Amino acid sequence: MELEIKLIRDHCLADLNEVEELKALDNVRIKYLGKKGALTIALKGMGKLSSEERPIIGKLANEIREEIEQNITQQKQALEQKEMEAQIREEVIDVSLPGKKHLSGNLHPLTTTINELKEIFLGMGFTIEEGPEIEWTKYNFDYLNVPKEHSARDLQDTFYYKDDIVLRTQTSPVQVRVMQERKPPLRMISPGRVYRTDEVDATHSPVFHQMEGLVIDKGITMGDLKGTLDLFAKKLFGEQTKTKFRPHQFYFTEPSAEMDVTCFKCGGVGCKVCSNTGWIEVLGCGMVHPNVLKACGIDPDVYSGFAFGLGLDRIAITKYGITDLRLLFENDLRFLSQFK
Ligand code: 2NL
Repeated sequence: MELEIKLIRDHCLADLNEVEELKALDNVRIKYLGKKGALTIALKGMGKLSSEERPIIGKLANEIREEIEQNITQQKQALEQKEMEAQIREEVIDVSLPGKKHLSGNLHPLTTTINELKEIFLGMGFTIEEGPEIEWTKYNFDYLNVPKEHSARDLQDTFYYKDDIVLRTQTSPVQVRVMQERKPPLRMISPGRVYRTDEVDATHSPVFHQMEGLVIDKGITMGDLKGTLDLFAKKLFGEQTKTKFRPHQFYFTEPSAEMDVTCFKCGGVGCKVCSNTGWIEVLGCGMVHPNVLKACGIDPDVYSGFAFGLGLDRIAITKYGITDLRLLFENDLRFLSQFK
């Protein structure tokens, strides 16, 4: 037995001598000291020894085990050191090489504009609502009191998918959905993409962006409309901004108006931005038509409300002094990177 474990030791030390990498070292450890290792198996035979022999062989076996373990530990440290040095040699960086320039992006001017408007209305307690861009005609026209024969419904103006399905021409259907699903009071805006069959030119695009707003509660008046939209104009264009409401006509509101603001560039004197009028047209608005309230399940004798709608692309190009709407949709980096 003594001879056998001494032989195992000699074999093991010889094997360790040959080891050149960590993986092989581990294999040697398993071969001799593992659960089914040579030394382990040999020691299982100790039960057959006499009581005189057992402590002597036990002591020897422990010494050998320790010797092997120590040897493995030393080898392991040496190999790790060697591998680390090799890795360091391989990963040398030439700090004199020219760097690679990182292109950093920026938000699209339209996104910046939409974010700014959202912030303003969030600050006034409005919620932001979204809805489908493909809509039922009833949501896009009927519930909004748009007459069957109205030209806006024409195939010439609107993208029809089927008789009763269109690409939404405004974001009002989102408001219709919210009114039908929830109870007043409501204060919401709905920004998003809308579609009309316009030919592309400097001021038109078949895909553009709109934001509508809606407030419904008991006792809402035209005074609330004017106060809210005047505050909005001051936050967007500056404290000194004045607003003016001109009568207008929409099917979904009565009375209706358009709101102009004093030109943020010249302050109202007249310049290129405002085509020398001193005023910039910003949005359409009005008191929600009783027919619309009824169609959306709200009793017009109990509740009233106001609504407004504005073109986001137009606001963005006016604010940034962009002269051609097409620039917003072409995604030319030479243009977009000017808004960093
Ligand atoms: C414009 C004018 C407007 C509305 C949109 C609206 C929506 C509902 C009920 C009543 Cl659900 N009105 N929206 C009202 C007035 C004007 O948009 O010039 N948009 C670009």
